[in-house]
Amino acid sequence: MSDKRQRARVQGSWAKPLPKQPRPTGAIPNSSTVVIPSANPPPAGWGVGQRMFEYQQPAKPVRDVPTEKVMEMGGDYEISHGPSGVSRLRLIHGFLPPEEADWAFSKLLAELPWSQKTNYRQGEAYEEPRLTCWYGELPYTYAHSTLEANAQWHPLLVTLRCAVEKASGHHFNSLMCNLYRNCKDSIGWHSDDEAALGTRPTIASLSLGDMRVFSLRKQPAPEEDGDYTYVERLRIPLTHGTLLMMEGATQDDWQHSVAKEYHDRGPRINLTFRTMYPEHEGPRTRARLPPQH
Ligand SMILES: O=C(O)CCC(=O)C(=O)O
Repeated sequence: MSDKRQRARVQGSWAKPLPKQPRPTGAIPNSSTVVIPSANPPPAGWGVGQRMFEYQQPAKPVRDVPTEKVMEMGGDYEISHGPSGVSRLRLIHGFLPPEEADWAFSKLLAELPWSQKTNYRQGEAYEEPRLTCWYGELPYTYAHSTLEANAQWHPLLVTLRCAVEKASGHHFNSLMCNLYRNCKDSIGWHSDDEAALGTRPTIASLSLGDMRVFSLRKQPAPEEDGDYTYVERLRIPLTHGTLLMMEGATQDDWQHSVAKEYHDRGPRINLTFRTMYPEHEGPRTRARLPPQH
C-alpha cells in the first residue's frame, strides 16, 4: 500500500465524529482547532495538571478509497464509459476444457523457447520477473528492449490462435507468451498501448496453469496528477483454460498487472494475442507514468 493510501486511512479513523463532551464553560476558541479538556482528571501523582486532546479539522475533505470489485462470473462487462469510449471485458471460463488445457499447458511449458528478457528503467538494466517468448512478423519493443520478430509459430499456438479468432471474431497476427514460474513472478502496472498495436486494440488473453489474480486500475483524471489512490479497481481470478478479452478503450483508460503473491503458486502460462501494424499512427499524446513491466 502506498504511503498516501495509508495516510488516507489514518486520516479516516481520526476524522470519526468525536463523542459528545460537556461544553466547557468560558470562552470557546474562535478557530477550527477545538481543545477538549479531559472529563476525568489524571490520578494524583502523575505530575500533569490536565491531559489535552487536540482535534484538528483536516485541511482537505477526506475521500473514500473505492472498494475493489471482484469479477468472478463469466460474461460481457462494460467497465467504464469515458471520452475515449467504452471499455469492455469479456470473460469466458472453460474456454479450453480441463483435459485440453492440461495437455496444452504441459506441451507449451516444455516446448516453447522461454527466456528472461532484460529491460531498462532510467538507464538501469533489470531482469523481468517472469519468462517470455514472442511470435509475430514484427519485433516488439517495450521497456527499452526488443523481442525480435519470430514467424516460426509453434503448431499448437497456431491451433489456439484459430480457436481464439473463431470465438472472438478478431484476427491476431502476434502473440506474447508469459511464464510465471511461481508466486514471485509478476508483471507490473501497464497498458498494452504501444502505437504499433493501433487505436483501441483488442487483446485476447488465454490463461493456463495455476490461478493468478489479474488486476485492473482506472487511469486517474488529469487533475489527479498521476495519483492512483482513489481510482476504481477490479480483480479477476484467471483460472486454467479461461479466456479474457479486453476491448474498446480498455488500454486507454485502464492499466493491468499480475502482482507477486505471498503464498505458493505453481507455474502459469499466459498467452496474449494481439494485432501489430507495421506503419503506426505516431506517438500518443497522453502523458503516462513510465511502464513497470
Ligand atoms: O499474465 C497476464 O494475465 C497478463 C499479461 C500481460 O499483461 C501482458 O502480456 O501484457
